Amino acid sequence: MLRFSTAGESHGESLVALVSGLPAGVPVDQTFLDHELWRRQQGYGRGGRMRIEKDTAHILSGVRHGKTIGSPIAMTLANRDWKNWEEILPVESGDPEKHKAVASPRPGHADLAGALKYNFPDARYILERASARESAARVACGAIAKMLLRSLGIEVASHVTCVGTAELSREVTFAEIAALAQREEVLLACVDPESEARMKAEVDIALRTGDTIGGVFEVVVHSLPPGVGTHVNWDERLDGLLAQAVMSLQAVKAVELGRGVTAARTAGSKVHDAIAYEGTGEGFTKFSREANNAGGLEGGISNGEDLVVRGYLKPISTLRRPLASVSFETREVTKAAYERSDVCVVPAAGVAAEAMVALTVARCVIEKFGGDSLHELERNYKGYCEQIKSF
Ligand code: EPS
Repeated sequence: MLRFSTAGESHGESLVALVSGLPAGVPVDQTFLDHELWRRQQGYGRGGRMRIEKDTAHILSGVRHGKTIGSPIAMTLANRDWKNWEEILPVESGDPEKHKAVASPRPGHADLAGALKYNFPDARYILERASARESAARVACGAIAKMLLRSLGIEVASHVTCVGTAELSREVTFAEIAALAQREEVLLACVDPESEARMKAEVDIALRTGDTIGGVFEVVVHSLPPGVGTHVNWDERLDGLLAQAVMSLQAVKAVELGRGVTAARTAGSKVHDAIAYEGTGEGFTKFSREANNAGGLEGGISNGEDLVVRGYLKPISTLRRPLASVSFETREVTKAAYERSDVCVVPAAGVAAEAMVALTVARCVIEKFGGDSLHELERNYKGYCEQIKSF
């Protein structure tokens, strides 16, 4: 089974990523990996920290001569900011005078619930792990999953469909979304310049007023055959796995599959995607759909259409003009703590969500097609594709 985990704190020495369960023989492209990490660092509305960091993944194990060898892949991503925190957050007991307390919890952050739960006198250690810095390690794991999917012709991409109240105003193609990954300036990762200008204006207002802003990203998986995931057990359904994977990202408060939200307010005759048998032969089967409101998922199984997963991001909870809070020490009403932060991270969250979706789909692909080597997995995959083509 494909598994991954991460370790590391925002201002610790390094992030750590561990991926296991990949077949041997998957080509690993370090340039692609680092480009994915670069993409996550970009976006209009990012804060000062991203000018300090330059994320790269240092692969320690599981890859030899440019290919996976079947054993766990361990990676480290150095935090450049560590040099400013070595004395504040040492592994050893260090000098308590140098401790930098997060003295009043930020509404919306894990600060208060975490400090209560772990019995910490302030929220420093909670912030350190709850921080979205952790998502860099997920992106490193996700890049490896994407390399496996790419070997099978399956692609994963994301774009931003909304920032604050500014929404993407037109339909877009997968090719347009995929092309965003090659942009030199990510800006707001929106394919439509007019919509992107409106999104930028929303970020500018937040920047000016000491506020923060959320939005919506959409991840699309292209060329995934029907039959990945299953309806038979609740915890094997691909829709449920995707929802959990994306919901687990920092600041995500809702996940939508296909037109899930508007479907609840629309008649069934207008929601479900009528089936025809007139495909051009280019698809996985000759069955075709007039629309993709289901977002490529029916009954927890991929149906051959593009998989569409949307994540709704709340505004970052660290505000330059902080909300009311209470001092951990005195219990008196005060302002919530403020530390340098971002104003808008919707494009970055989209990249992190691509990683989570890629890891989830790769896990189900490996479960379905098995194989200890990519060669074996590809053979099983091709055999299945032939089977459904002649269904
Ligand atoms: C974050 C606070 C900021 C963000 C950070 C998430 O970091 P710092 O406190 O060092 O300025 O930049 O995100 C990242 C470091 C990242 O790599 O995405 C927080 O408190 O959640």
